[in-house]
Amino acid sequence: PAVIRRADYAAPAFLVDSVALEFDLAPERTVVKNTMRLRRNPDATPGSRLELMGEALAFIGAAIDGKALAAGAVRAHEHGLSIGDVPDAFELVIESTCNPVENTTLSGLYVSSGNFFTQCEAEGFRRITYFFDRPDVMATYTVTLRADKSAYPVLLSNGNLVEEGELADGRHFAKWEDPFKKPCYLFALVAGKLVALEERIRSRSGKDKLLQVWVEPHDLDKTRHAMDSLIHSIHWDEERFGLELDLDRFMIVAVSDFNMGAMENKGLNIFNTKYVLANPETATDTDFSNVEAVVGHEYFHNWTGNRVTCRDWFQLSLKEGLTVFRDQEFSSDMQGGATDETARAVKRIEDVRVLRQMQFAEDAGPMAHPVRPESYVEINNFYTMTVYEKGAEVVRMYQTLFGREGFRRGMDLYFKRHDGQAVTCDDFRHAMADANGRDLAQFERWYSQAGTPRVSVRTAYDAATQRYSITLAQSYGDAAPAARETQTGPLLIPFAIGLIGRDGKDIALRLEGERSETGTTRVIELTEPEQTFTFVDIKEAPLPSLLRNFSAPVIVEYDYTNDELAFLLAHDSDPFNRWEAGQRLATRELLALAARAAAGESLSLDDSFVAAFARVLTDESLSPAFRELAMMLPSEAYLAEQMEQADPAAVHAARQFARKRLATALKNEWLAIYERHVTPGAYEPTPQAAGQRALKNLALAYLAELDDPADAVRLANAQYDSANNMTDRAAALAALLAASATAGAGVAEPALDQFYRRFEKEPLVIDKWFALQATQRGSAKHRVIDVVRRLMAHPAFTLRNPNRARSLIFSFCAANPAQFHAVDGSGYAYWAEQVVALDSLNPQVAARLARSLELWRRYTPALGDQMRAALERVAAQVKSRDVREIVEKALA
Ligand code: DPP
Ligand code: ZN
Repeated sequence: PAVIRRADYAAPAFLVDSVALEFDLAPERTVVKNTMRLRRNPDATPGSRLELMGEALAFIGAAIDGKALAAGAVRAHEHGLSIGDVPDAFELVIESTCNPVENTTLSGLYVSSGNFFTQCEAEGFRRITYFFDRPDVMATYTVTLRADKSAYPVLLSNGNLVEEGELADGRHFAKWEDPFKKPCYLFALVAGKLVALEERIRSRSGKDKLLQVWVEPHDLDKTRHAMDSLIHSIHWDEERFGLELDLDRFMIVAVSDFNMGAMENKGLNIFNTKYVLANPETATDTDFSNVEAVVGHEYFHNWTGNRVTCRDWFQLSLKEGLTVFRDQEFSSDMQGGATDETARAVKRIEDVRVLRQMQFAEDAGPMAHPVRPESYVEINNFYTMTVYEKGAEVVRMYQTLFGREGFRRGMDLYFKRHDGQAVTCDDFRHAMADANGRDLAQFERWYSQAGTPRVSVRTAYDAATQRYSITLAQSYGDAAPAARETQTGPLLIPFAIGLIGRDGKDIALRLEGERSETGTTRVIELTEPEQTFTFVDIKEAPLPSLLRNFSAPVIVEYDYTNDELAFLLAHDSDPFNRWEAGQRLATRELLALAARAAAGESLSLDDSFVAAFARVLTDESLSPAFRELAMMLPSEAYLAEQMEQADPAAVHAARQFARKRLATALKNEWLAIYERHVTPGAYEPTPQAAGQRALKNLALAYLAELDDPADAVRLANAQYDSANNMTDRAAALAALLAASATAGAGVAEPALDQFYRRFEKEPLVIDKWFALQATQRGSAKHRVIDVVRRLMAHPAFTLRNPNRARSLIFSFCAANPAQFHAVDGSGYAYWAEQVVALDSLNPQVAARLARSLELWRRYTPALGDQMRAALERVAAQVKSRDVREIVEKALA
């Protein structure tokens, strides 16, 4: 397949000043008339032909400056339209049709629940009309929608509604105008039977704005939280970055068939229902905070993505890394305000967990790529953890280096220079550098080098001179070949550090050569392969607290003793590192247990391990949310990734052993925690109440691990019956499923059935029902693959709805490693079948699933050989460019 390279970027041959689109909407045959004003781009290499992209379109005809083109002058082909000898400036009219109801890819124009929706990012616009489908071609759009009025009473597009009215034969029309120039990937239309929750707000500069959240009528009672999140987002961006909503009207629309989370189309955001709909009955605390984060994310794109967009898709992280960083900061501020460091740390810990489990793994495999990739076959495969999450870490490092004010100065300069333009990651970096008077040439490597950097740390204390020196050495260790190719030199790593005295308190820090002490956390700038930093006036040998608040996306190697980790877990003033110390301790012990499990040896865990965790669990000075995170052991996926050869069964045995040990040794504490954190009264999705529920439900989960889970079963049944919210109900069901591993399937079945009947009409809740079963623990007698295969035949299962496919198939293949990697190969056979089935329906979703086996080389040979064989089987059958790129890279 054709490889697209960043180095081959060439400016577009033509510029488009305006686009007028007219749609006659019909499910099987929608007619699109596209009228464009074009002119030659003076900056491009001249060529005579006009080449437009198009896909899955039926061409009707074209005219230039009012004259229909003869058959010989225009050629429609598989990838677009080719027109010979065009003038330097002209009006081009193209008519074509597409078939929305048959469009199962969910890219372009499609039908979901009888309504029309679009998804154009990255390259879906070419499935609607012939166009220069690339982000650096920006134009103003006027859109006229015509459709049957009773079937499609609501007609929406970007910008402002300028006209609407009746037509003959029961049809009607609406005309929309978007005053801002935009790339075509931000185009959107929606038509159908929808209703809206509305609010009017006034922006900081005194302009009135209409806000709408559009949903199907039966979902109107689940829109309040999304609306509140939108209002909070608007105010936050005014406050923190001085950025106002630039349109009179801002709409969010929910759709249940959607490949991604949501899409930031100008003024008309289209969302997966999963990230809009929430009420206490149907949504968990996690859902509530995800809705807030995604509403924020898409809204923030209005400036970082829409007003300033990407020159080409290699620059995707320019908008995504930056906007993820912005939504993370928004969520932190909503959770803890700007100053409550422990509350902010909760969000930081959650984000870093995801980064380390998913992005570090990506960076260690065949799909490893820089934040700004050098090449791709299918751009949809590069909406990755690296571009999004590592990209956000790269943006965060500017703020760590320059502080909030310095970061704001950089943002202000970025908008001053580039508003209305399509730019590159370099342009952003230059704005940050110039606004802060810094040369950030070396920092460019964060965009061009793949792989996870390692920083190894050595320390030395000299009591005689009261000097403490820290030597940091950076390398990429044993990087995957895909990453190694990109590595050219050392990075600029902002490395935050603190020193802790024997009393558990931070020591004031003064680096050699400095006049006075400056605080207790210092951001050291590591720029060389190896550098030593010396602190003076250090009265006793301190304990270092390294990479505070995870100040850079790196792996820190330092030989802490278990006692030192326990001390940090009890005392570090940096809440992130307090959590981190517990994770390091747990990871070390769990990996040792896994090695013993793999060798068939007996398992045991030291009392000091339990004691260290018991202290955190019962430390009432810590928030429940923080304690819940601290007591959660590293995930099986993360642990397996740390092994020389990943062995999911051994990891599972080790982690289960440790969970049972913590459950048994701390049984009374868990019971007490459970009782103390029951939140009576009405449900509130506040961070405090959510933290209480999280800790209580973690206690329930641990109690379900006991050899005799009778207490857990009793509490879970009572909680299930009396729950007034989905968080508690789903957690009770999960505990019953966990207890059924020892107490038998009978303990979970009644609640499982009741749950289904109760929520039969709520697809997002039924997704949870599938996911809970797919991720349940199994055993030799109870193989989860059998459950999953049975559920595939359930009347509520369908491969066509991505959320449903994810809830069952992805949950099993990506979130139940011990069962998926069964040594009999049953998981891999199932995976191969589903990738092939999805490949012909929805390549984007298929390609995501295809990635489940890409790390096969890192597994024990007993598994790795079977994984490779499954990949080869799939490679021989799949057709889409999306899946081919993934499996071919995995096998290369
Ligand atoms: N641009 C979307 C988002 O990340 C995804 N296509 O918000
Ligand atoms: Zn985004």
